[in-house]
Amino acid sequence: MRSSPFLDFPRFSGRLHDARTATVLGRLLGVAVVVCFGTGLISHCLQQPPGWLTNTLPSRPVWGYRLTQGLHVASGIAAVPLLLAKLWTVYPRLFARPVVRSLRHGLERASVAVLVAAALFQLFSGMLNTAQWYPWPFAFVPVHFAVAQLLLGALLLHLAVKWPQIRAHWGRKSEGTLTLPAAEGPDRRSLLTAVTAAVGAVTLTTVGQSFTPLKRFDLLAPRHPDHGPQGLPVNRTAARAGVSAAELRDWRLTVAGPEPYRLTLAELRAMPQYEVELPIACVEGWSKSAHWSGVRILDLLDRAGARTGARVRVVSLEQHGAYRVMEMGRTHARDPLTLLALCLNGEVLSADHGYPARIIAPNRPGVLQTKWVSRVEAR
Ligand SMILES: Nc1nc2c(c(=O)[nH]1)N[C@H]1C(S)=C(S)[C@@H](COP(=O)(O)O)O[C@H]1N2
Ligand SMILES: [Mo]
Repeated sequence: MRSSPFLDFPRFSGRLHDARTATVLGRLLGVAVVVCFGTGLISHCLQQPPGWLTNTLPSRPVWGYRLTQGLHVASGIAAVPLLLAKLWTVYPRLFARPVVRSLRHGLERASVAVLVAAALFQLFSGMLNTAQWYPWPFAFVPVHFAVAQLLLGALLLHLAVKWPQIRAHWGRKSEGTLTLPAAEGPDRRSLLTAVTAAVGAVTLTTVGQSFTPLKRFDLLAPRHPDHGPQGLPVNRTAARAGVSAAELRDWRLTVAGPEPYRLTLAELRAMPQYEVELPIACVEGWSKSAHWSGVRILDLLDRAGARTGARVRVVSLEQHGAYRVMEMGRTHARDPLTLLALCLNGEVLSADHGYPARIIAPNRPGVLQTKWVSRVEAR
């Protein structure tokens, strides 16, 4: 970096700030962004499906959401060192003068500003969400979804504008826009090795939160899959949800439909019990498989005389909270693995896991695995 004697800003000439380095890092970052965007879209569709999709969302593979959401959070975390490296590589352009050369150039710079702001916001807000920390006045989910679309638009524009440079510097033959002899200055390979090592380190120390074979390396993720009552993490405890022993004393399950009925816990236990092995896959990225047993939702619906095409609405005892009411389409409601679970890992559900009864269904976000269920409605 040298200062021009006439102008008051620095000039950059090293190969770590050249177009070839920007292209190589951009490619890696692009892979992370595409995986993150695609899996985020899947998560959005499973959580808030458009009406026409509700009844056709697949309930298989049972580990589908665990995989896609694990990838969503892992690719977002991996994107952090990649984005920082990419920004560092291109930041000398901040000093380009004149600030705006033409209308086209001005629009191009504005789109890069939007792209950078959206990318930083997505990674920052997503990371804070994994820690369940919301130091902002807006709702996370709709804003994260809206900014993702802004990011995609700005990214496509950026790729279109930079296409000539990307093409020119894609292959190994590109020497970049080197102004120094190759031997001078730090070498691109060292930078890429360092960035790869950083990506590997943040991935290895967090991915065990959902990919349990690596759970002993899970040092940095907010959750450890083994920490929690009955061997399973808890997001919202019964105390925080305001579900008290007094409320549970007279608990009955109400099943609404053409032939509605109510059941005590003893009556539920007297119905045929089924056992399933299914994960809780939290949108925040942690996931853990567990052994559940209880009554099939399809049996409860049949007994209420529900049509086979019926959707289901499930209501929790919890008085407030975003996950008090949950809707389920036909595929999940009729899936024999979808249970109103009474037991977890061979024990009666603990209060924090939703005693006396909770939903456990295959291939669904954790937020929809409603705890403290009091009402099941066929619609
Ligand atoms: N009624 C109710 N059910 C709920 C929640 C809640 O806040 N209220 N949290 C959900 C979330 S975000 C997850 S990840 C799972 C976690 O289940 P667990 O605490 O038994 O592991 O429960 C879900 N069920
Ligand atoms: Mo969750």
